[in-house]
Amino acid sequence: MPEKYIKSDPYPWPYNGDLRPQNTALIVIDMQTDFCGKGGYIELLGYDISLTRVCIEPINNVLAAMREAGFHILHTREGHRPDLADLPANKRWRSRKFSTIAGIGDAGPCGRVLVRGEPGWDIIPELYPKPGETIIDKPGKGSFCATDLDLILRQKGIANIVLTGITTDVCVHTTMREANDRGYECVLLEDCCAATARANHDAAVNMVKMQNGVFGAVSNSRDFIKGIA
Ligand code: C5J
Repeated sequence: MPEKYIKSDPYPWPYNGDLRPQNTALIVIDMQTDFCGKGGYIELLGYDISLTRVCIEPINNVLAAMREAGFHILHTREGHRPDLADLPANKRWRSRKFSTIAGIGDAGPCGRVLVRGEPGWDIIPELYPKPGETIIDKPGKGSFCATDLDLILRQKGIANIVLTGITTDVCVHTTMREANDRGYECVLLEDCCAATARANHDAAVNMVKMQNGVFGAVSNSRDFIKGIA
């Protein structure tokens, strides 16, 4: 099999040139109304959701290209059980302290905030998973914590992970760090991620690239799509 690389920084990705639909997965992280929709959790915290919505179109472009080429596609959703048994008390306390309307578990404009099954918790219609794509429901920021993501990736034979979604500095970064420690070869597509503050996004992207790519590599939707063509 000839080697294949994506143009990325600080090294062409993946490190070994073994890039195939069979061993590579796209993970779209937490593109939920609660993080980028009107009346969702992030808006209740006082943030401008146009900052987290900028990545919708680039993600859609990558999704279309990877679906067409037959890559594995996974989506995640952050959220808690309706009885809140998996919601740490300090997470709830902090969310209530800084929200003027509703904290996690409370009733808000899009139903109970970050509670599974509520309208605000689900993935936005623009990026809704297609039948057959895996959805991982997670109670925390990292997608590996208290989920079956690692088991599923290993069953599928995944070596390479393409990271997209929101927010760059929180759930995307935590997932990238968890994946990297488990030996997955990761690339973050910078225009397919977004944060509640541009400076945090930029810092998170830079952190990936330090120490010769301490958590993997960084590319963008255009170079990625060109690279897999
Ligand atoms: C946050 C996330 N920011 N999906 N969650 O609380 O990044």
